[in-house]
Amino acid sequence: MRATCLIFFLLISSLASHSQVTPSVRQLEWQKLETTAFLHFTVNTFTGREWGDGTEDPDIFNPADFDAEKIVGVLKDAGFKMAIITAKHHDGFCLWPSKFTDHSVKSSTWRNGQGDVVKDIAEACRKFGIKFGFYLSPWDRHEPSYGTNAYNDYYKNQLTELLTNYGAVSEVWFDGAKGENAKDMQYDFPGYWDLVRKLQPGAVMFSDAGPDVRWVGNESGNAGETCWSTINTDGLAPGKADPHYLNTGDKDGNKWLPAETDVSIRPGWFYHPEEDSLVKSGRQLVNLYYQSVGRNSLLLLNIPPNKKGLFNDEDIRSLLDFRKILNETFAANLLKGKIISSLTDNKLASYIKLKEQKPKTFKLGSPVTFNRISLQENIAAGQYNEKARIEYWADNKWNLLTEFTTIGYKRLLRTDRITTDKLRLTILDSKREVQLAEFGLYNAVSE
Ligand code: FUL
Repeated sequence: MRATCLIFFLLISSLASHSQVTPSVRQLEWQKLETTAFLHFTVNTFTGREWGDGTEDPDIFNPADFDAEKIVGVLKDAGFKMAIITAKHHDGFCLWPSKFTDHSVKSSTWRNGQGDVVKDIAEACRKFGIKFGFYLSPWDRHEPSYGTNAYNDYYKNQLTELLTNYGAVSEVWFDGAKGENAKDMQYDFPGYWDLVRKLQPGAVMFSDAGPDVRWVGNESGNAGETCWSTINTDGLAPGKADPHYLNTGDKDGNKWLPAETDVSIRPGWFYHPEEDSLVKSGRQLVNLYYQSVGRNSLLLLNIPPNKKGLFNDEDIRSLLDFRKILNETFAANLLKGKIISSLTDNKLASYIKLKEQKPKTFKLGSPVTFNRISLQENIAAGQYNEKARIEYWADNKWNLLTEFTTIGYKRLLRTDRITTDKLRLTILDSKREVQLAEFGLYNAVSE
């Protein structure tokens, strides 16, 4: 009898540990955005620093030509689907006229203290049809209540202002950074998160580990070649995960927390004129796209406005080149009309099922030349592929083209340029049957 109970217990716990971990609707919608933009803008833009210390005079914030429509218009042209503004960075200066402090745009002579950067950006996003999000630094080097419990109320008051006065918010960014000498302080993350859920239920929340989106673990634009959207948060403090897993995720993770890849177009997060010659080129940005979106992550690219309150020309050129290269490469899936249509219809919900060690051959009817492969799993049902192989038919035999690990929402593979009329895909290892939703081949002319 005891033995029967034990077997039953083991069976139930093994079923529980293999239960499906799947995204919420908001996480799924977020992942499909693929490329989003960060706007780092504050007093640092004028002092040349990366981290302000909170003693800055609000008057130095004077972006005389600030034009949110010009900024967001460029983002729209460059294919970005959301803009996230640093409403408040670590220096505590607020880009909106918060009722809870004077350390904000209302104390600047800029627009006679009547300006509101957050409002202008939110409105421009609505006008151009892209989503809007904000970053509100928990670490605040200006606010005197920082370090006491009262700061949690201050922070929640500011969150409430931003969540109620600026229309729909699609992402809230909770930065985990805190200087070594910062005052000790316990942030009320559960309280902050409840507020966001209550006031903007559609918004995803980023912190090092969730509740909706996790950090990719570096600022160089590099998601793990193996990148699971699942990670383990059991027994850890809110927003915490084992740092070892941030980059790759954890195959056996208990929580769906996809990785967001935040990286700057420049060496710093804020605009510094001496970095104008160091702006990443369109090609370098395309490489970042392959290393993030192409590895089951999302690219959050930072483009900092300059002192005038506009993007610099170098940055605009790179952004437009970036999108031009991507548009040229991914204009048309060369497999369209050649294989089962459910794999080329751009719908995750239509898929084929692939079992481990059961090769699937695709006869293309006529030769196709390509050097890029795109694969997508129907992640609404979870992420399952662990390892797979693609071979191509040439010289009367199967030849290995590539082997790779996770797919998830999207896996992009850069290969040698190949011409073939037959391909074979074999799932070598998987957690469960793989639901392959999309299969694409492309021929990139630029790298
Ligand atoms: C970090 C911050 O310290 C940087 O200034 C920047 O905002 C980056 C996105 O996050 O933690």
